[in-house]
Amino acid sequence: MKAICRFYILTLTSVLFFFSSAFAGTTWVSPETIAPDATWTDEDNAKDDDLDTYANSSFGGVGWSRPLMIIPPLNINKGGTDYLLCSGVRFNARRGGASNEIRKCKIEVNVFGDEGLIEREWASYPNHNWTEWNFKDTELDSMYYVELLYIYFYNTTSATRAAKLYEFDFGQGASFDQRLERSLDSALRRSRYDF
Ligand SMILES: [Ca+2]
Repeated sequence: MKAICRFYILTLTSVLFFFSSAFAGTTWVSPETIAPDATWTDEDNAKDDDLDTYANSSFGGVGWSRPLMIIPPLNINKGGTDYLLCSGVRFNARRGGASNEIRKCKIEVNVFGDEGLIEREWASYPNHNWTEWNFKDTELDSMYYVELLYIYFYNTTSATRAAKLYEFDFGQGASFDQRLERSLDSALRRSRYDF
């Protein structure tokens, strides 16, 4: 009887944990690396979890800044390349200048599979606040294996203006197998008591 009870409790808790983990809120993680670029300074300030520090690029002329290349923590290998299974990204940046001349942002993401490169552009975004790109909101799949990405900012004036990226995060997802393994582990731990 004890064995049967343990079996049913283990099964029930596994299922509950599996689905609760599937719909849990996003786990945001910082980049592993932000590649240095000659036109940017203090690049690592965009991954120090401090909203008062920032990576900076001052550039003049109408057009896009040079990109920052941002690499996530890579925890899954597919086809010999390491990726992060990623549910989305978010950034916190300055929208600045006298008339918000730095006002547009663009992100290009290198992903595994046929898409190869996905991108999104914002005509504007909130100043020094979070902007999220949740992949579930797109017409594409809900998660991607992300290798690296590029972020750009746009200057609408010929004057020199500063792009400031305060923070950047990746939404860390879990594969079906990883969630199943975690749910079984959790259920086993919870079932270790006497009836
Ligand atoms: Ca920072």
